[in-house]
Amino acid sequence: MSGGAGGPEPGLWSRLKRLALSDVGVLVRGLGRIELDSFERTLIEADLGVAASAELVADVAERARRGELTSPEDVRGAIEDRLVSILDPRDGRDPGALARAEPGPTVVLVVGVNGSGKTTAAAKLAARLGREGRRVLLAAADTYRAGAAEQLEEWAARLDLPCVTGTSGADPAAVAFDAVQAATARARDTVIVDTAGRLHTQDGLMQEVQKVARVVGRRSPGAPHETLLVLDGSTGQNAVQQGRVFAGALPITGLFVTKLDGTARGGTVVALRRELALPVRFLGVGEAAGDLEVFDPRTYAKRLLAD
Ligand SMILES: Nc1nc2c(ncn2[C@@H]2O[C@H](COP(=O)(O)OP(=O)(O)OP(=O)(O)O)[C@@H](O)[C@H]2O)c(=O)[nH]1
Ligand SMILES: [Mg+2]
Repeated sequence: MSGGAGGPEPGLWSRLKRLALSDVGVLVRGLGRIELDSFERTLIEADLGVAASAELVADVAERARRGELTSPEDVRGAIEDRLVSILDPRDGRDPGALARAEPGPTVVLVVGVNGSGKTTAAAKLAARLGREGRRVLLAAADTYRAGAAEQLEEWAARLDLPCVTGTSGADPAAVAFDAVQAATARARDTVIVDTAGRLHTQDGLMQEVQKVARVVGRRSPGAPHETLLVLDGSTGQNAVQQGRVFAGALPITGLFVTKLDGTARGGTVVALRRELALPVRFLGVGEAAGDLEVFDPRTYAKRLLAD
């Protein structure tokens, strides 16, 4: 649910405070049904999703009832703590550490619907891995959209990386296979495979990406070693729905949530983490190669509740 075009919106916390906590006496008496309902509505409108919003409200209500919350700051702290526990990856992995296959090459597959930011995410990951000393090769397995390979080649040139492409309409799985082979020949330890944008409703395209995954596995054992799902963070429940469909079709190892710059929103990340059994690994915060953040629950929760 987006916020409309009426200039900068107040942040989530100021909305919560204004709607639910305008009278601090409310906290002393305990939060009533009306305050809690408007609280919940505000969270849902900020894209946190019904499940996480209900969980947060129940937690705040309970802690208020026990007399633990006597100031708005206490309420903010309670919400922050609960957000952190919702956002926790719970897999014991460092979200920023990508798998490393021995012997390589390590294959990272980047998937998602059209326009979510896959190609940009592939470039950002390549830049980051390059800084970590990995020797990256890019693979343009999007042979579907005209100009897709050129877009990735431009990134490759900018980042000074090799890029394997196929002809337009070529089998994307063959391009990915060739790329893994080329990586071995050219002593590259990591292949990042950019795939075509697919509507999650288009079954044929979903099968195509499954084939890419299968075929790279024939060239490099265990590949793809990471399958990152790129979701547009400004799309709320649509992103959640895409996540469900992709997770049903592929062994997704993490989420790369994009377009979290520029708007006051970001609640989608909470809904995604609460409603999908997938860890959030990376955030896209702009269009440049350096505009990538490794996901950190505490930092994210604080930012969501910043003044
Ligand atoms: N502001 C902002 N823009 C982004 C971000 N990530 C990608 N974009 C922009 O979103 C648009 C689509 O990005 P692409 O990387 O081409 O998306 P894609 O998923 O590869 O698209 P298709 O190949 O058509 O499926 C481009 O204009 C990008 O510059 C981000 O984190 N923030
Ligand atoms: Mg693309």
